Amino acid sequence: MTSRPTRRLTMAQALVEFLINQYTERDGLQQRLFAGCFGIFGHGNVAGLGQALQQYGDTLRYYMARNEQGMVHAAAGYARQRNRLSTFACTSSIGPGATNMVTGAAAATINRLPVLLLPGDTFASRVGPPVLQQLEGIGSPEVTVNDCFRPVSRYWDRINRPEQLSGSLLEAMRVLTDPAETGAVTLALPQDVQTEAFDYPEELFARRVWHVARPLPEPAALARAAELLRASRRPLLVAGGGVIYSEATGSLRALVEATGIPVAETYAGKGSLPYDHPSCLGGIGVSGTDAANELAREADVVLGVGTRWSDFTTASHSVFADPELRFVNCNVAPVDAFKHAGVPLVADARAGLDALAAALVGWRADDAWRRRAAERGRAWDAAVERVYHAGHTPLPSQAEVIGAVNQAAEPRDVVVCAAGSMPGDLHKLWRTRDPKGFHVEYGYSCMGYEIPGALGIKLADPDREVFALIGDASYLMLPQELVTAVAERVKLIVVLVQNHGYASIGSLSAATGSGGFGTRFRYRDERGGLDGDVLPVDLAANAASLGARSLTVRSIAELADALKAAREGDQTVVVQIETDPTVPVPIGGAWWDVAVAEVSTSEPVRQARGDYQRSKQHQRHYL
Ligand SMILES: Cc1ncc(C[n+]2csc(CCOP(=O)(O)OP(=O)(O)O)c2C)c(N)n1
Ligand SMILES: [Mg+2]
Repeated sequence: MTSRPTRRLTMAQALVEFLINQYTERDGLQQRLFAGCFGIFGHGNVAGLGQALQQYGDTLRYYMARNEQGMVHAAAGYARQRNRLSTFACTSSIGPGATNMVTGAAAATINRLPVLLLPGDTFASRVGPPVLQQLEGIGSPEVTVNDCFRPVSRYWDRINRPEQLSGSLLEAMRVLTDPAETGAVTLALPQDVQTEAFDYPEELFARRVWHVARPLPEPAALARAAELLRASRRPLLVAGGGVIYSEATGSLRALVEATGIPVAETYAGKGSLPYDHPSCLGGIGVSGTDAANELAREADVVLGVGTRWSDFTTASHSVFADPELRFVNCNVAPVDAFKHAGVPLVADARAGLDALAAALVGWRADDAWRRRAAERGRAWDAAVERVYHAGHTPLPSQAEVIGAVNQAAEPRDVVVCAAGSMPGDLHKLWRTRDPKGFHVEYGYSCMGYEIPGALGIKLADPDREVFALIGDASYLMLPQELVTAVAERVKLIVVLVQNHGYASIGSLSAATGSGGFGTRFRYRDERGGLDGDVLPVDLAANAASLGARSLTVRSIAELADALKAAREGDQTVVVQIETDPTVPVPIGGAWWDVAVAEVSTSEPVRQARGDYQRSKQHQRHYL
């Protein structure tokens, strides 16, 4: 028997060399699975992975980040822009560097985006504990802070011996590249093991291609779905992120044009059709358009494609009102395909849409239903036009800011957002003209995603301008990756909407009877109240201090000029504009289930509870 060739490498070196050689393939196109590695070094990774990343610096580019949560968001933003076929690894030290990544991991997993997390971990040898930043006294030396990643990772392992690496890496890659399972994958790396040498089999480092499948629907399931749709008079298609990730927008359009089914969009699915397509109703649900929500109320069969049916999409299970309503769910993930007691069509979105188009040949949705969808879509766009140009004084509305950014953006440019009042307004009002033009992280709606997410998008797609729309509070949480953007010469255009606080939660607090308590950024007044004078905070100055070009504009006209200049320049720019948070978007929307106190000393809370109970009666359980 001949012995297999081996190479003596440290565990960290073997890991990096392996990552360099991983590729994905779909539809005949191959790309590297890892575009690079983000990191922040500390004693838990500097001498292990840090050494390896330096050694392999020519083949796996290292990007120094400024905040570990931010770098995971950047990796997720990159992965989403690349339709999950390519991503980044993220390395952190042990302790706080590691746990800073937990929020990013949750955001990636909930949004079904692949990211590989490599937190350093405490000594596997257990000689000399406690080391700096080690958790102790919780009943088992086996548990470290990195166990926090378990519930937010789709695959988790701790590499306690160098020879454990190979098997774990193969499983990690399988999960990352499986569209039904993907999310954060965490390999915790004890700092001593990272540096230990081992004779790794040479074949571990061979070029390896992970074929990203397009599973076909089972014929019997397809027949059941087609039968239901053919019997429908008022069908509605709800397009989710799966349509975009699977590059199924052409197939969706073909199905819709052949059958006349109107289309409503989730946050991740917005852009499935261009906003002015006659079948496009825009966003659905809590932050949906009148057009989509009106048709949803009457729909008799709802075909969900690539959606996980979040409560925002379904208006907390209240937007679909036909008592006989049935769902058909085309989804690559069985967990989503089986939701709402739907007819499951477990399949890749593109394969499923193509199969449905073939199975529905000759059938068309009711003519009047189709015409109504087109009319309601046009009426909605006229309403958008009005709010884009409402001319509020002395301060503009947020909707006018959206209008100015939409007009400054070319069709292929990308808008990024994640939390606050902006995502809902964008869902309603943004005119999307390209499938990759709308990037709102609303699975986790994580404040702070905007700037690092934009960095990841721009790295993934440098030919597009990336506009990050960000609230003042979201900016305060995670502006640090502006420094990384400046250092990497990655150009972002950030529009910072200053409304002095958590305006979205202020509205929610008011709607639930608490009047905006604890949501305004103000001095504490003399009597201890929270609503004193506005603070002397200047976030444009903060952005400038981080190396961005920055300015404050006072009107929509000035904003338009600043955006034009930013587009033409090659530097990262932050444009701050103050808006009036009391101007609501006067159109669209639906109920959202936010529980209100059942007993209270406050009359507004008691009233809000009454409203809540009345709305709750319309909530449905699809069984
Ligand atoms: C990390 C995180 N913490 C808290 C929340 C809850 N939350 C959602 S929106 C919001 C306020 C956001 O304020 P800002 O970014 O200024 O946007 P605005 O609501 O003013 O439009 C808060 C606190 C969240 N989504 N993410
Ligand atoms: Mg705000």
